[in-house]
Amino acid sequence: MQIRPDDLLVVVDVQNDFCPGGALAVGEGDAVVPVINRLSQQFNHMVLTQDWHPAGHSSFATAHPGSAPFQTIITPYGEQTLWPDHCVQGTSGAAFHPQLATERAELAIRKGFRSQIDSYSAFFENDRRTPTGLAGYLRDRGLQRLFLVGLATDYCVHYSAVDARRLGFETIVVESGCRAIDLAGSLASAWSAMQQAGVQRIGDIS
Ligand code: VGL
Ligand code: ZN
Repeated sequence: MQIRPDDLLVVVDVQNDFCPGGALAVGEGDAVVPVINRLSQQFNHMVLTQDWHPAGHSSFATAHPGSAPFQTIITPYGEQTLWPDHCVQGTSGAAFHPQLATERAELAIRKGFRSQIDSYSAFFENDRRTPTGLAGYLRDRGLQRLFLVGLATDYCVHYSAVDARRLGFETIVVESGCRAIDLAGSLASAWSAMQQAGVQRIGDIS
């Protein structure tokens, strides 16, 4: 696929807690770093997202006595998976991977910072309607075609990609730049939801 001057690379949650040794480590999560660093050289536009939770966030199992990580609960905005404490604001776990080349990023958007609601997507919180502001930014800047990479394929990349399509952006997920958590078939269902939504899936960009 040919990269155009106004294509955007969206780098989702490449943070220490999602990498080996982190609080919510994704298998081979750090393997995306060299791939993303290479891709970033090919794009004129790059945006980062950063999972950024206050301590005691409602998506943490520790906020729900008697529950355990990876369990699902019902919240006012729907089902929510509970996670180990991760990406707490200001901690090293919430920092970008130290080898991630962030210099070329024109915007870093933080999400999940309201204690009562989680936010997987770069565009909407988990009620699927409260905007993060990213869509307005992209429209103002005239950026229309998005290439998504990062962590995790089946959660934040998946939700971001489906929402991007819903908002009318051309959306491509680059598989070599993603890794998944894969809880109970979540990776397969994420790919089918993305395909249904009209997200394109490519292996890599050479
Ligand atoms: C993510 C679970 C919880 C992600 C963030 O970045 O995919 N997953 N918070
Ligand atoms: Zn999170």
